[in-house]
Amino acid sequence: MTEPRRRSWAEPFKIKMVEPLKMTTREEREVAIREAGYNTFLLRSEDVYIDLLTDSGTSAMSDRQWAGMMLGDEAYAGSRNFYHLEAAVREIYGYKHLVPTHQGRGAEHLLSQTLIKQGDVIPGNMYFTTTRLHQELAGGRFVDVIIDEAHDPTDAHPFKGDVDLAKLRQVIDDVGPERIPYVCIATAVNMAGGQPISLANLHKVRALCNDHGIRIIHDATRVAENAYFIKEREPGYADKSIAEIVLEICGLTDGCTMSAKKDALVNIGGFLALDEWEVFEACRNLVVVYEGLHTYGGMAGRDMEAVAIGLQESVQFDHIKARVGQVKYLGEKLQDYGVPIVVPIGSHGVFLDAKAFLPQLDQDHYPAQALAAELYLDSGVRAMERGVVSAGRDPETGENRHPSLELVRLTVPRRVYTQAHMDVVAESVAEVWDNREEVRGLQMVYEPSDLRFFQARFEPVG
Ligand code: P61
Repeated sequence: MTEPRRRSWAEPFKIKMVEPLKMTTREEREVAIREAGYNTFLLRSEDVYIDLLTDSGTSAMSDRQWAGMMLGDEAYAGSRNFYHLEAAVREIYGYKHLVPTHQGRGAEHLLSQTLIKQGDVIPGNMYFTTTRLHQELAGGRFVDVIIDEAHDPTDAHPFKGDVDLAKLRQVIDDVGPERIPYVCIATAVNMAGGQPISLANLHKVRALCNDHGIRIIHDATRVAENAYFIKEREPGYADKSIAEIVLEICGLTDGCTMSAKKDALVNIGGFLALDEWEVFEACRNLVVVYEGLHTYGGMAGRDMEAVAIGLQESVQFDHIKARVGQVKYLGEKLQDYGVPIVVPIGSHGVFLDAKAFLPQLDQDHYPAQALAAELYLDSGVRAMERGVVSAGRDPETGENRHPSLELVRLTVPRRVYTQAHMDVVAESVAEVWDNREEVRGLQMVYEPSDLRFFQARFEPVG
């Protein structure tokens, strides 16, 4: 059957239950953001109208998933739901062994403690906050080997998640393969703006790692979204299913860490999956110390059931097309208003380029933080800073890192908001854009030591 010529990405579901939203006045929002120290993480969700802080744990579960919750086998050991999840991970990702964890960072913790030794180096296609911190806490150092294009918000390279093989080769030559416990490959690279890695590139990374006997560990948090872009953009993949592409990606890697709160459409959960028995065994030993028994790892039986079902739903083409389609819809609206965003539009959100939006602000006055606060003031839309605050300090020098990407992430939860919500978001961003010259910078008045962006507090400067 041929596809009709005119057909939009409309949602492949209808809405069965609704949650009312609270509208606030500008005066109420002024109080709320001041009390939150100009940090959107510190707002009460009650004071938020449209919540685009994150797509993590905020998706709407399907009726199938809710039905699965009723089938929770809440046994301490050997829950039926664990075996269902194990079978789903084997079928969809192809990894042999499963270690359940309460969420993604639980998996990162176990893996880092197991594989990384003091002085090790972990190359990867751009850092992620929790992933890098766990690598550092285990004594390792993350080295960015993503292509340069990923650091330029205006560069429309179709696979900005690709690894620069020359950079990776250089790291291997510099430190030696024995100092590299694994290469860390993310799909739909979050901090780059939800940008995909191509399979052509991943095949080359695999070959290079094989030459040196180095493992690849995959951050599979948004692998289905990455697979959609491969199907759309990469020669030779148009006729492959999302499930086939996901399997090919995973097959090129030795294991994964997973936050099931994203692709897998659940409110809580995660896992580590591994092909090597020895690494699996070591992580399984640690899971009982930090998370829970190896057949639940911090999740209730019902949570594992919802993940198992969500994984199946995540690779359905109609779902992923509508999910990425909605993000694209928002991004294109913003482009029509002339707002500077990261291109190409990514899979899980639209990223505002705060440097271009607020050129009057020095990066040390936190343009992305200030812009997120301003957007909240305008409409009650909550976004997230992804710039100098998120990047934190270099553990060796104690100096602030100054990433080239200073972004505000408008993250779209899956199956939650409508096209009209996206219209309101775009209108509000356009309003702030029109008044951008009035936006003032911020100074940090409280800085926690780890992952400071979650709890830091700010005040307007001058
Ligand atoms: C997010 F501001 N992401 O994007 P956990 N890998 C990847 C993630 O996106 C991810 C985790 C590992 C979140 C939540 C979050 O700096 C932040 O299940 C690619 O959250 O433990 C999480 O998975 C960790 C927001 C995390 C942040 C860290 O919104």
